[in-house]
Amino acid sequence: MADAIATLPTQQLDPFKGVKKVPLEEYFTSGHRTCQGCESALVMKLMVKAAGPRTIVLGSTGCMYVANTTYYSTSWVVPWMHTQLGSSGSAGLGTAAALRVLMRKGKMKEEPINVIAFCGDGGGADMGLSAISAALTHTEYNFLILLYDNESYANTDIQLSGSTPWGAHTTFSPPGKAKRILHKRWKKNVAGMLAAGHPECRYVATVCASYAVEMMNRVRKALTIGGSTFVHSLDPCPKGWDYDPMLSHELGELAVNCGIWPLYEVEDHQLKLYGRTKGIAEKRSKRLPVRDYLLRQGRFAHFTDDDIDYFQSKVDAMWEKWVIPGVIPFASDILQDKAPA
Ligand SMILES: Cc1ncc(C[n+]2csc(CCOP(=O)(O)OP(=O)(O)O)c2C)c(N)n1
Ligand code: SF4
Ligand SMILES: [Mg+2]
Repeated sequence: MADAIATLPTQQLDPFKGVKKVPLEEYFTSGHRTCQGCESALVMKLMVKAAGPRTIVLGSTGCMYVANTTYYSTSWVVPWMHTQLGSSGSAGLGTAAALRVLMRKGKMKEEPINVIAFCGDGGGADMGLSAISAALTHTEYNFLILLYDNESYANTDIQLSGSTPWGAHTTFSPPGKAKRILHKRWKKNVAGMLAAGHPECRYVATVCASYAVEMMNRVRKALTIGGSTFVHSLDPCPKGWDYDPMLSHELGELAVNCGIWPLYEVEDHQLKLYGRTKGIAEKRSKRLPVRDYLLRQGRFAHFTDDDIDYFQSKVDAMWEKWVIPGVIPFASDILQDKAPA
């Protein structure tokens, strides 16, 4: 029975060997209404540029739905469909399964078609996590789930999500005189959780669009390897993070270079750090202090030196105490840290 539903062939998308090899064609074009400097819009553009024209994109509710499809207009050049908040996993799996049936019945030409279902952190790290988890166990279908993580429920005015960093000012966690820090939970480790929890899944990666070619090549690899795959992108958001829009690119670089956002891929159960993260791990580059990253953003403007030190200690623990730095936090002593009151 397993053979009867063997995975269909995928498109073979070789990595772009440098920025000059990236095609000029756009499949996510002008006319959208995202904020100036929105990194998630760049992620959409690069994601579908990497995938190419024979691609179907599905998107759950959030900024990348609302701002990109307004009153019968859209920036998407490829077929695109909205899906409910929390259902990118089921939409990706269902679309891949439907394509297979249509091809088997001869109602469509048989050809590899990329299916990408994207979601925000609210839709993916919180509400839709169970659907993504279920979808990642269906490795006989080819689809990629891309989580664009702007660290809040941005579209509904920056509410706190499971991806929001410790201490950040959101509309659900405003700093006040009685309590300076309202949000005291650490950001979920979604890519590590999904890689560790879905042993059949052949590809999970973290990316950041500040490293655009590397990011596109991870999307291409996920689509080429096939089965159900997952990519998690950290996306600076000028509105939610409260900074000058021209700093988006720099903030993405800083998140990686401060060690807050490690870049890695788990390919056929082999973990590889890549890019600047690999350089830091191999001690070829210095890990920058988190202060450089935090103080550029209004959402951390209320932080005292103690708060910054606490944040730094958590990131240090991630690098020095986790069983696999930045990926698997199974060391027992990291639970004994002391957060500032
Ligand atoms: C089931 C459901 N609950 C609530 C909403 C309202 N809603 C629309 S977009 C959104 C925020 C989604 O956040 P995220 O997935 O992080 O995407 P972002 O807006 O940050 O791009 C919410 C709560 C909805 N559309 N559907
Ligand atoms: S709120 Fe953030 S994610 Fe949403 S459109 Fe604006 S910059 Fe982009
Ligand atoms: Mg979000």
